[in-house]
Amino acid sequence: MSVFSSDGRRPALPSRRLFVQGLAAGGVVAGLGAAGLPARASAAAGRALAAAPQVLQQQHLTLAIGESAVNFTGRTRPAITVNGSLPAPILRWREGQTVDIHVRNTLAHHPTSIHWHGILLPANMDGVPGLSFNGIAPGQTWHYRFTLNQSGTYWYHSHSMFQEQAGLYGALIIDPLQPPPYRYDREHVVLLSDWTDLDPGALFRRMKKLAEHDNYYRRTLPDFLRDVRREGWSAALADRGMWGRMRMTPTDISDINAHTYTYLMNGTTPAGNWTGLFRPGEKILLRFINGAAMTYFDVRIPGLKMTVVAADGQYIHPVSIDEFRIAPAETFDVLVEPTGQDAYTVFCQDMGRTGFAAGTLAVRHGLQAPVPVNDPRPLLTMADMAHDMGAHGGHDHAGMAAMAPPSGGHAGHAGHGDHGGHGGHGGAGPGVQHPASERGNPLVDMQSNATQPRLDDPGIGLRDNGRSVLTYGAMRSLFDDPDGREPGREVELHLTGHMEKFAWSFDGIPFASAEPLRLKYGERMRIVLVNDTMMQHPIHLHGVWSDLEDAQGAFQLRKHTVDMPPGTRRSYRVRADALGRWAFHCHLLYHMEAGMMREVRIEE
Ligand SMILES: [Cu+2]
Repeated sequence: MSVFSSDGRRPALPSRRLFVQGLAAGGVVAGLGAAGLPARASAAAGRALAAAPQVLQQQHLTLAIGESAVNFTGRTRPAITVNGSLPAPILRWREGQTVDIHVRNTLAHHPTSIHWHGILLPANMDGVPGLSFNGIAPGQTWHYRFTLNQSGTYWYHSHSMFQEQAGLYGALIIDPLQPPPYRYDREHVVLLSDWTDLDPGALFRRMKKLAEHDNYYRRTLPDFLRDVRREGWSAALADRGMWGRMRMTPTDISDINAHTYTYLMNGTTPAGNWTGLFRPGEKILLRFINGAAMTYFDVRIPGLKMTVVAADGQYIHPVSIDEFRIAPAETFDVLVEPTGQDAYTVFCQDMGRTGFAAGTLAVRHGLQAPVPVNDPRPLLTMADMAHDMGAHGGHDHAGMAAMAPPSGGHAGHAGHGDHGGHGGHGGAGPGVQHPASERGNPLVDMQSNATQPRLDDPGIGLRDNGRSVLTYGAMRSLFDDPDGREPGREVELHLTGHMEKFAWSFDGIPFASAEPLRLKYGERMRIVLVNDTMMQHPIHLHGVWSDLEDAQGAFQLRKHTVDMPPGTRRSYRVRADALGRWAFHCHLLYHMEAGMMREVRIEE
């Protein structure tokens, strides 16, 4: 039963503050089913569970997926858990081990799955229903068995419907055989996520029906695109004040925010204050994992410099920063040396500046440092709309023209010379090609005609904020290109969508109607991604690494998830050394479900 009325209006909610900060004792409600446990007592038991995450280190283990009741906001809601825990237990293995995991589905009605995110393994162990296997039916057990040929910070989650949103995610740590290239005294996993009291399926239907639901500050972008379609670009561009009046904020481009979500750190609400202990002078390794379904977090620890030493589980040359943005599915390992204060706040505001996850590093439990307020919602710049103006020396109108509704199907105004989707205005880069499948496509509402890698851009809301912010450009793998060959061929894919329809795809073709992308076993190839949308998309390719290239096309950074802000064109190298059928998709859960996914088939 959906708690949403059919017209999409929001139901009576707990107070705004309670909703953002959550219950101090929020978490799994113990003794579910034994009706009549007072909510408070059971929630307190939930906190005890959350405070001491299960850590499973056996090579042979059983994970039971089932439904548990949780209460994060004052309402008891069903969640999908592993061994009764949200997040799922921390799995801790060692490089070189072969692990046997029996995953038992105790759900009454729904099939389930576990995908081991970022782990290289045989295709039938990858846990994607429809590609790797058929999923795990209710009452059944699936036996995963694979060898760990890597080390670092990873995570695991369901790949079935919306179960990841409902709680099925956990940390996966693989200790290296060789000692790491840095020293630390103590470590903590910091797993971030977004919780909703809504049924995730109902939330998806709401997005399809009313994509701008959470964005009631400004609802200008769809209007703007309609205007451009009706009047053409010249009319729009003639009006210099238009941009100022749009005053778009990142809230306009994050689909779901803290008006729907309560953000969690290690399964704990901000009010619950997850606490990681330290002794002054110790070096602490923080393993940040973004297990959220839809949320980008901007993370900082006021008073502490952070040194990033690994990205997506792979060592990088250390980078000292004050703040980093973490996309869904990414992981960053960060060293800190807290000293001089008894408590520090780990503050993780959402990209739209509507809420936050937070916890504390402290010398003992019960301490808290001041919690910052969210940064002001920044305005989007024209650069965010597709074009780095400075790089081309163009005037600002040109940048505007860089983002355009695709031609075809809509009458263009006289003087609007943007036929065929190629930028006809000053700022459009030469040779911009869009796939023919985007043209006149009712599922594509815009195109970018002047995209750049923009690897050194901290991103929307993080530029010139007085803090030093991590960028992709600042990260470099600690090793050379592990393959070494130049790519033998190149495949370009455009990230496409229609905001009002909440339709998402590659090249305008949703997963259901797309042909697999075929890779030849053993080949080294280049994937070029072009973001034709206004949204940011973290793109994850299963089975093989995504070796991000710098702006000159040289190997730079080994990743499993490549973030694609609006206006970007980024490339990475792939070694097709894993036979089989693999998923390739946006890691925003609802974008994937809406169609931003492809099958990649690696065959002889
Ligand atoms: Cu996406």
